[in-house]
Amino acid sequence: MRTVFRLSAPAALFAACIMFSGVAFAGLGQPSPWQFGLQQSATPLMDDLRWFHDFLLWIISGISLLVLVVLVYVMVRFNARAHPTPSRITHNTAIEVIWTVVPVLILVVIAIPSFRILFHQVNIPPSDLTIKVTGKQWFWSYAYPDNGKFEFDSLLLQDKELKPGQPRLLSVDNEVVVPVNKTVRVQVTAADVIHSFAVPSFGIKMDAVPGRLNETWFNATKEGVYYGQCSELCGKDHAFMPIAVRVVSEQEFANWIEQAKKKFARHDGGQRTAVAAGGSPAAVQH
Ligand SMILES: [Cu+2]
Repeated sequence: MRTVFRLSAPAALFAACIMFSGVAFAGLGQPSPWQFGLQQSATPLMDDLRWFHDFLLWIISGISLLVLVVLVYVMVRFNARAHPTPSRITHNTAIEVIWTVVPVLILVVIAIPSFRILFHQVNIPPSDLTIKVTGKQWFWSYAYPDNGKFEFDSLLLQDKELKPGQPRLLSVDNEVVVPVNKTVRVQVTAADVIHSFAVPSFGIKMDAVPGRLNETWFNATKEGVYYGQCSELCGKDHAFMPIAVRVVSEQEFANWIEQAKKKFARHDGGQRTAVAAGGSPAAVQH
């Protein structure tokens, strides 16, 4: 028993250190080995979410410790051997008021920043551009309605197609490209089953529901590539429809739009229908 205690103390300390220093292991835009907490933030929204997560971590750690201390105290002080004649008290108004009011106050303290963040997420600020995201079995299609009539599919890169530095199971053939420091309105829908468009470093996750147009937004403040994944179980290749968002300068974005207009021009007069692609991602490469 002693040995267990002797070993568990450093282990608990180690776990606590990792928990509270999650930043050290957290990747930006993609997960990193030994990551414990959330991914690093690339948007003001994710800054808020990370802050809220850490804030809650302190609160739940404090409550857990308090409960542990009280439990251990009761076990040691009031066991049958140490305290053979139990007291017969059944009510104590002061204690009952305290254990009702204190949790209520804790919940109020949690609710205030929680509702503030929720409002920040749902209340979309005036946007600089809109992208429309359509979830399909099992890839994503992207359109830029205010930047020309083009739409493209974004499919998982197979292992043999990966270039050095591209993460496995997250890289795609056609990345979404957006300008840095611009508010991007994301309209999310699906063509077959429910998917979910999620990019951890942006702090966004929005269900993609057939027949419904959901909206979310982000404003990426750092250039780079940010990866996400479909976050709604959507069929056998659910795990193989990653999201890759490349954040570039305004000039690079303008150049990309010009290229994209040619590369992804619709040849079907805009009558493109969402075809559920059967088979594995490899089978729908085109
Ligand atoms: Cu999906």
